[in-house]
Amino acid sequence: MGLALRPHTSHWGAFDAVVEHGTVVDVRPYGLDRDPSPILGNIPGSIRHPARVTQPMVRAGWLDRGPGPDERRGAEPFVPVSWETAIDLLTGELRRVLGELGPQAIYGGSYGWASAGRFHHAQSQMHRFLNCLGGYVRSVNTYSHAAGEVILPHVVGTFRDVLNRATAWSEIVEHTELIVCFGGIPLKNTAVSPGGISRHTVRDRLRAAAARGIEFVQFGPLRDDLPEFVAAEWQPLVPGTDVAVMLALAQTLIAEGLHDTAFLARYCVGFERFERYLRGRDDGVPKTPEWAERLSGIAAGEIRALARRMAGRRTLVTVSWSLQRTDHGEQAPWMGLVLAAMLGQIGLPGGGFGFGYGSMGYIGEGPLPFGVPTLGQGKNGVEAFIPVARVADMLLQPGEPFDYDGRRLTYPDIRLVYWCGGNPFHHHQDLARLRRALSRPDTIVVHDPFWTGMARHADIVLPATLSLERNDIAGASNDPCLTAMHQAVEPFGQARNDYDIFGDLAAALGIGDAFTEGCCEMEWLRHLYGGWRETARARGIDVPAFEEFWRAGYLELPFVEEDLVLLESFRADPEGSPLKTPSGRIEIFSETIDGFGYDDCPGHPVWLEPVEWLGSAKAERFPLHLIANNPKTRLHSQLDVGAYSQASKVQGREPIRIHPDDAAQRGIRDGDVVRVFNDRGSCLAGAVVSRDARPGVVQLSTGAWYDPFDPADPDAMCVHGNPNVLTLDKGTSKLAQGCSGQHALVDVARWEDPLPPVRVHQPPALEQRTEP
Ligand code: PGD
Repeated sequence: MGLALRPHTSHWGAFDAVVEHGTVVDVRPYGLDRDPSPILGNIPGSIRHPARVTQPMVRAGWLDRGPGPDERRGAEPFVPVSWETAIDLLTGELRRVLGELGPQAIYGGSYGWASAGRFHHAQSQMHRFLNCLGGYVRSVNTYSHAAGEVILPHVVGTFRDVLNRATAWSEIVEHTELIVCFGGIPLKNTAVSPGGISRHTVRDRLRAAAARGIEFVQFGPLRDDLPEFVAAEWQPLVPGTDVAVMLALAQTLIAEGLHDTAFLARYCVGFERFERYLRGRDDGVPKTPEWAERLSGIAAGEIRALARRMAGRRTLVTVSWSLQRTDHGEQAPWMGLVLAAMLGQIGLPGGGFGFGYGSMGYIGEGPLPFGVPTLGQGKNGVEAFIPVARVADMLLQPGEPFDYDGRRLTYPDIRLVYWCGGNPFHHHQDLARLRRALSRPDTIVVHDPFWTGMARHADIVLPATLSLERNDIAGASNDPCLTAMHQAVEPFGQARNDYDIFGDLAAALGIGDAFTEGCCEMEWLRHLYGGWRETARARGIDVPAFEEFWRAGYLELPFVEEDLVLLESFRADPEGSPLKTPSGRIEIFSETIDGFGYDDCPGHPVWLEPVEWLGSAKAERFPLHLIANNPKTRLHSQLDVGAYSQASKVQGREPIRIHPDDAAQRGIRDGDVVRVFNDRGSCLAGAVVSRDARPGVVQLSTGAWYDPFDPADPDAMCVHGNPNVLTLDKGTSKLAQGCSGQHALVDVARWEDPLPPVRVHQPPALEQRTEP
């Protein structure tokens, strides 16, 4: 049998899978992608990897003792069972929970990126299934940008437009003179975009910007958060102090009369209140560059000179998502917006404010004029919800009140947790606390292709297919290509599509027709594509029939909107195109937020000391600031077993970057294994000694699969290098309650003991039993 090419896509790039003898032997990037991501290299070796779940599994203790809270989750062996048994057990348990407690006892918030593909979208499938059963407790917002998602609608009237209608790179390259990046524009993050990314454009855009002579100033602790070729001026500030620097820039503008008073008067509200704060009228502390220097380590003279440069040029202020994934994360995007408003360039080509350039692939590329095919999820009959990153709080504190965006809510009492397409042992903070939280419910169900941390802490594990094992359609709002994702290989072991698993459960529970509507996979794809084609037609755009699309594999959609300028129409006509804020204008002071009375998010942007930073008392015990950012060699924790991810490891551990001075103080050499630790936990990692990290800062990316030395001990060291054993499980503030996992204080020591093996790439202990 010869080679076959199968069109396909992933969150990190479109490709043809090269199939030989029923195996994916290679992947070839999509021809129109000028800068394909090396993350594609993780795919071939992962599909048949021993870390895949071969068949349905049930935790031995759950089988023996039945549902109930259990601290042994994660430590007991699994019993392989047939699909029939698994479906029987799970339908029985769903009936029990629904009958005794109702759907409000089921948590289906199930955050996670899963695979690209609009039909086999794991979350949608699960939500549709649970909705057919009456609903579930849901989650709102994301781990990516919850603080931004919640604050920006209050102060600029929209979050989605700031993302999808960001000022286009084409406009930046043509008009911008100075880009001041808080958090950089790291190319590694632009490799990915949810739903698929057929071309990677940011490297070319940055090259064009550099070629035009655009000046870049980068505030951040990691030098390579902007590529070397843009020759940025690196300002390696103390992590967590960006808002202080922004305030000092703003203070300089008013002190020197450089702020645009006409813009502030016409387009903004509340500047006077904020100005009082900048001048220190109420707290006696003017937010001068000298004040910011003491916090950030950036010389006052540099800050002052930069403020003058910003006022004299077409300037774009960008804030990366990482800055708001921290304590008081709401402040950075809000203050970035306010600083841009003071420069008066919002709504002008190449000027103003941007949020998330470099946080994902398509920020700054225009959207399609209409949506992509999506699976309907039905209606959720349960009202209760949590902000997504509060999952451990919910499980540990049922019945307790909490604040969120001006509301006082109560954590529901969850008895059954259903997770599909995500991995909290990747994305959540303080994993020891998460393990304790996950001991509380009666039952945890997980669908995943792999033995992830979450699968290992479940009671019922159902093996899901990978996208290459099924047919699907992929498309995303800013991707000018719709992909026919052809099945390339047979499912691994007994893995099944989430859709088919839910279909069987639905049939057993008497809601089969409601869930499947009598359609198989290909019928659904035709149906979803057909609906999308109608929408396109209604807008006068003719797209081919399904058969032609499917045969061709890739459908180019050359109608993305171009030359967008964020808030251009508002600038042109603030009365005719007001913002969706209470005032219709940019809210420098928000009466609404002020009215919430939150001490950790007052009515205008402020500097608030983060719970952990190099200036806090805790730094005496843990003197290094950990940046737990998104990884370069994989998407989150996905395909960590793949070749590209594995090649980056140091003695099999996740690399941690450390400045030569900090390494020398601790006797650490490049390539050593080190122990990273604080009060919450510890992990091993492999030292990479580098001047690209500021002194006092270490960087350990997320995504190494959680591998506790002793699975029975929730406080056990992770031998592999998952930084979320170290991070703090605290909401950004009462406003957004977002994930603040980007930062933590730690210390690092050379590991002198024998090196424990990494076991997480093998299945957990299994206990074979004869089924009745
Ligand atoms: P992934 O590793 O993508 O992480 O967190 P997320 O949970 O999304 O997990 C996806 C899971 O889906 C994988 O286990 C994969 O095997 C599984 N999967 C893939 N395809 C399928 C399928 O078809 N069906 C099923 N059932 N499963 C499938 C990401 C989250 O982490 C995000 S978005 C961010 S931005 C956060 N960033 C940080 C951070 O900066 N710092 C820290 N400390 N922590 C973070 N966590 C957050």
